[in-house]
Amino acid sequence: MKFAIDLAKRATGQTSPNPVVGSVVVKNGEIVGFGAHLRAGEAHAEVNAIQMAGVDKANGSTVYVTLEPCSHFGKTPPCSDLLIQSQVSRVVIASTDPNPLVAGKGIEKLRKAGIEVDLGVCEEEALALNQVFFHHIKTGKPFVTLKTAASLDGKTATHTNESRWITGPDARLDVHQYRHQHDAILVGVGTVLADDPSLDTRLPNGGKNPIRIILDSHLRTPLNSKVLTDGKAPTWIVTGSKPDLEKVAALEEKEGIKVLTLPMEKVEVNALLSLLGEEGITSLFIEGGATVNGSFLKEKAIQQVITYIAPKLIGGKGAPTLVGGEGFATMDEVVELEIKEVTKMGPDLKIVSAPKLD
Ligand code: AOF
Ligand code: ZN
Repeated sequence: MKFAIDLAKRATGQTSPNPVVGSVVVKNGEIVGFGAHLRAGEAHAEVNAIQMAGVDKANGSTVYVTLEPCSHFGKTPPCSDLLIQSQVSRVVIASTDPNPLVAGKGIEKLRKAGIEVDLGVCEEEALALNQVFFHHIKTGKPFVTLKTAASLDGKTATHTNESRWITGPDARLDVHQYRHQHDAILVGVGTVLADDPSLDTRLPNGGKNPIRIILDSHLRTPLNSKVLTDGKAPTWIVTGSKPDLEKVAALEEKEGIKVLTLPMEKVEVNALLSLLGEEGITSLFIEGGATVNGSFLKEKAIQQVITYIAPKLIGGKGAPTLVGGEGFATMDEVVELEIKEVTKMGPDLKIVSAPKLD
């Protein structure tokens, strides 16, 4: 199962909106096949693994799979049917599939066919592996990761707004791995006006660019900004209920640009997340700016926090900090995090944390 989890992990970020899944076929104590789900619309993990094993070796084998085999006709036929036809003896499953189309029906089918099914092997790792898929399928909203980088005193720029660079090249490269793995990246229009960023993925071996989402209640994104002109990825401008229709037309004339209108004057985080979830965005990477970060914090709409800390002291009352907005008034209300991982990255520190579950 650890090998199956490892196979699945390697496909992180490339299977959206599907989960990552790995599978290993064992016969008489030998590995005879293995595979992963590589891309939505393509073969599921079990199909690849069984195909490698072939008919003879699959017969009577034990199949390890990180997610409950599916029971439905989606873009591909049900994996549970394939396992039954292949006459495997036993299926070992790490986590069940919360997709309402599956949700236990895969396991039921296998058991009814007389196949021995064992559940919950390496379950914790398997749940962590697909936290994005599970969150999206259960809530209909994207899994939100808040990324920030600051000095040791929590500043994101000097009081004259200089911010290049606070963290070193290793930390900055790490950020691009996250961009590659996310469906979409989000910033506020303030960041576009200040920095004209391209928000693409720059990794030594290439990478997938996330869809760029700009929160822009008053359509202030300049028509010549990089996110509207460089064609590197689609850009979605999210605006409020009373947009300037001429501006909307000018934006939508451009290739790859879409304007999403929310039914309230100023963009609200929860309405935004529901809309993005419906549009098929399963994971959202926020590289926001203090105001945007503050509005996601206020709504407690963050599932993971990635913080890079540079060993520098910037100081200054007027220098911007990681999270702005209103903030919370009392310690009862603050978001408490659990630290999951601390890594030294070049001269900097990377901290991965997540809100504590009540
Ligand atoms: C499996 N093995 O490797 C994966 C599964 O549209 P489809 O046919 O690709 O079905 C997608 C759904 O199948 C997805 O939402 C999830 O419930 C399940 N994914 N199941 O048995 C796999 N990727
Ligand atoms: Zn399947």
